Amino acid sequence: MTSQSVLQDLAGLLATGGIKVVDLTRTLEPDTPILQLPPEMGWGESWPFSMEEISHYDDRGPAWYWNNIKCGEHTGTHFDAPIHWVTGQDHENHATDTLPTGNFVAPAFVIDAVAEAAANPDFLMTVDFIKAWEEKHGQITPGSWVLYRTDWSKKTDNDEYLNIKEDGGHTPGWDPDTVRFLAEERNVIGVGVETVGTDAGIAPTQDPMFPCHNLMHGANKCGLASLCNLDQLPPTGALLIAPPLKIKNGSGSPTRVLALVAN
Ligand code: 23J
Ligand code: MN
Repeated sequence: MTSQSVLQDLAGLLATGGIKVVDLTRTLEPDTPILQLPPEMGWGESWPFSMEEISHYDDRGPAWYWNNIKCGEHTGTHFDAPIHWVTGQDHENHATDTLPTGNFVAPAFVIDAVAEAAANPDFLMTVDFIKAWEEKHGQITPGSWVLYRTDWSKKTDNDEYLNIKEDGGHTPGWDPDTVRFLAEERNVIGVGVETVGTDAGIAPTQDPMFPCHNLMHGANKCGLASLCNLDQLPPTGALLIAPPLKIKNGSGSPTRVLALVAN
């Protein structure tokens, strides 16, 4: 079995439907929910997605339709590069244009915490939870993405999706030790989530604050946020394709995230 024949087999299976391509991406539109940080902190804000028509087969351009678009790097389904966080600033090749391209095509391990997230919007995944998952499905292999399935992306109402109360956001995330475990003991490429950011809603109050960002990017790992359709993936065996836009020194970008899945 040569590499060449594996690629040929893959192309054949894609053509016949033996392998399907699952879209893990939300549609990018003005209504796409964006992260809201506590307003009292005076931190900066990210632009929502907007689009302005340049021409539409009309007197502004008789044969062509196109738009100008505008948004923050961290809008909709998007990629977080290690340079995004202060802890990741000293790594090499840590921005969207310089990350190793191998990070963009890698196996996905999908951990189901749907019941836990439904019972408790502040659910924080623990190391024990991951170890129990590994007992059933096998150990997470180095150089993989870990995807955190909560079915949170099924919340089509933005207020329910962001779930912001008087005391801040309430969406599932990680216990800091779990992030350390995935970065250090499992050497993942990064983690992907269905919520608006890779950290829990209560992350501003965790120690360290925003532990997934702090520890993952500190370990030169990446993130994916606002994923959907994780319910269409098997626990193991999917191949994730998630290349960010090649923005010079970019901290992240909206990304079309796909998964190859055996049919
Ligand atoms: C900046 C500050 C805090 C957070 C974030 C960005 C994100 O979630 C993000 O999109 O990277 S939590
Ligand atoms: Mn982000």
